[in-house]
Amino acid sequence: MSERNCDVVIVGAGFSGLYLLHRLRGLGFSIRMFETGSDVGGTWYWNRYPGARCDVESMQYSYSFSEELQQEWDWTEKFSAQPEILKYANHVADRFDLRRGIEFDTNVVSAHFDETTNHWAIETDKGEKISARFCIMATGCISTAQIPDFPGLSDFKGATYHTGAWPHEGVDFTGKRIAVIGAGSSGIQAIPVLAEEAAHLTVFQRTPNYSLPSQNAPMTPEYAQSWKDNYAALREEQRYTAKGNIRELNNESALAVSEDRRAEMYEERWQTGGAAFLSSFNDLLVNQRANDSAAEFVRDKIRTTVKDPETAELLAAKDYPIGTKRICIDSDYFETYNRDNVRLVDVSDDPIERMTPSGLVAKDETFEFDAIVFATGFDAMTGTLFKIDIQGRDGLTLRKKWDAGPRTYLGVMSEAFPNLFMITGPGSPSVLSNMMVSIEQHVDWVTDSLVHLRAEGLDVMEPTREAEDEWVEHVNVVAHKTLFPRAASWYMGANIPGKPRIFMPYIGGVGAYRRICEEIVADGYRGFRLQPDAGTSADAATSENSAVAAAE
Ligand code: FAD
Ligand code: N01
Repeated sequence: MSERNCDVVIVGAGFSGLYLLHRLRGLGFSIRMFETGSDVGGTWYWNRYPGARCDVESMQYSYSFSEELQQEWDWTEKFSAQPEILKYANHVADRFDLRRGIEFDTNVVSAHFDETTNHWAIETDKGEKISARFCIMATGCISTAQIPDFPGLSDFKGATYHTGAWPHEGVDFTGKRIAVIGAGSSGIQAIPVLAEEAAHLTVFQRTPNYSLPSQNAPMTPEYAQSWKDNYAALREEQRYTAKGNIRELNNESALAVSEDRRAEMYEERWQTGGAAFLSSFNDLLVNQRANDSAAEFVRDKIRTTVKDPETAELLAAKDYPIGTKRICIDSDYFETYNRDNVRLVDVSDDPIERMTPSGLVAKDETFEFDAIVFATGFDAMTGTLFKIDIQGRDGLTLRKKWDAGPRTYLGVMSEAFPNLFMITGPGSPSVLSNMMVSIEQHVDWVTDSLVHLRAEGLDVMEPTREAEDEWVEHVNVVAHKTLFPRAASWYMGANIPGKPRIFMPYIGGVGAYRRICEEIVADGYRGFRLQPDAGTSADAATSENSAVAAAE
């Protein structure tokens, strides 16, 4: 493999980037790696808001690539809090000596493909230009924090925070009047903790969310050991599940059982805690009537928890199926509305009008605050990539190519952008899964592809237009077999004004997706064009037959 400045540029030092660096370095590739932040951890470096926590069980939300690592690391809770996950990311970086390979406080601003050299020209905000054969975007799917363009936004004189860019030193809200705008996963985690501290908390909610109790608890040594004793087998099982989590799917239809049996099952899962509730029956996400039964169970729980009936009704989601916006997992969220210092303001029909120097105006009422917390989410899946000026063949920008929605083959590459890889990109299971499982699968797949190219004396890899079109169609067809497109979710791009409404992740399942990726490789990288540097279509090793044949 010819080498210019380096073989590979990796952008991002979250869990994707760290594992990429570890694997590629071990295989002898020369690497430059850049990270905007000052340290490792990605999501868990940026999202330090009070209450931030994982909603995948700790024993499952961790790397599987090193037996020593998984044996030596001890989690303290069933669902880990942000500081512990960040500590884990730091431990991984130190243990595998990764830090020295990462250039922190450095933003990659552009990546242009040079067709004359088949290299990527990458530029950082420090003005450095790097030429690399391959460029891997490990930039994260939920890494561009979004504050809506409220009129008068800059007028507010108090402190403002976004959950996804929380100050490292923490914030003391003691005695303060604060607002939280947004009631998604971040808001729902932060609100109970903020309410304990603040003098008064007002929550502005545009859409109520279904939320399930985490039933979090300290990790017991017995439970941890039961995983450690069987990690190899359990990890392998995880990789072929639907969502990358080992949790029991009850393979019955919610409509095929009696009302009593349904209620019993929902109650059991509610008490167990976490997202396992959505696996109570096998048709909750594909059948509206089945879904209604689960949604009504959750609404009833809210009605019995929240003392004020009017507030309870406002908190009870009704307009979209449960699970079709990212399910929230909480600790005492609904209970928080029974506190005297907490008020819910519903802005579903009447949006926040404007910010003022001392607060905001909504529903003809003037509110005064010392601080505003924006829990308003992210420009997910595409926003971070679009912040980089990515240009492929003929100067085509990624933004232009994805004008009507992301177009990828397997969520890992996009035609006209040779040798540019994405980790957990749109069109892969990604945000619908336990992301550690999806990250490891993508990193392994990409790394194996680079090794294959090197072994075969090939330099350029690019999906064919036909393979990509088929995959995009497949992703869309599978999504529309479910209830997911019925919700105005960030999965659909609905949280960002003007963003195309396309269901972005692949909902076919982590295991099914992995098999497709394996089959494509076994079939000589079906749907990819692999060629040597000076390759022409005549000497190219192409494989352009049906991309999704294996999926059907
Ligand atoms: P990230 O962790 O997002 O890292 C990407 C990194 O790339 C960032 O550090 C960013 O600064 C850097 N970067 C981006 N652009 C550039 C650039 N141009 N130049 C240089 N650097 C750049 N997933 C789950 O599976 N389970 C959970 O319970 C869960 N909880 C979550 C909770 C929160 C609050 C959030 C926001 C996400 C959660 N996720 C969860 C998803 C989470 O993002 C993934 O699990 C995982 O951490 C993603 O790792 P990553 O390395 O792919 O991306
Ligand atoms: O963001 P969100 P998030 N006026 O987009 C509201 C992961 N995560 O940061 O629903 C008023 O879900 C918006 O309202 P609406 C997880 O994947 C995981 O909470 O668009 N409100 C919504 O209520 C998650 O899904 C964990 O009508 C406005 C909120 O802001 C993803 O990250 C924890 C508004 C945004 O919710 C994002 O979660 C945290 C406006 N103009 C995050 N604009 C775990 O527990 C937006 N909103 C694992």
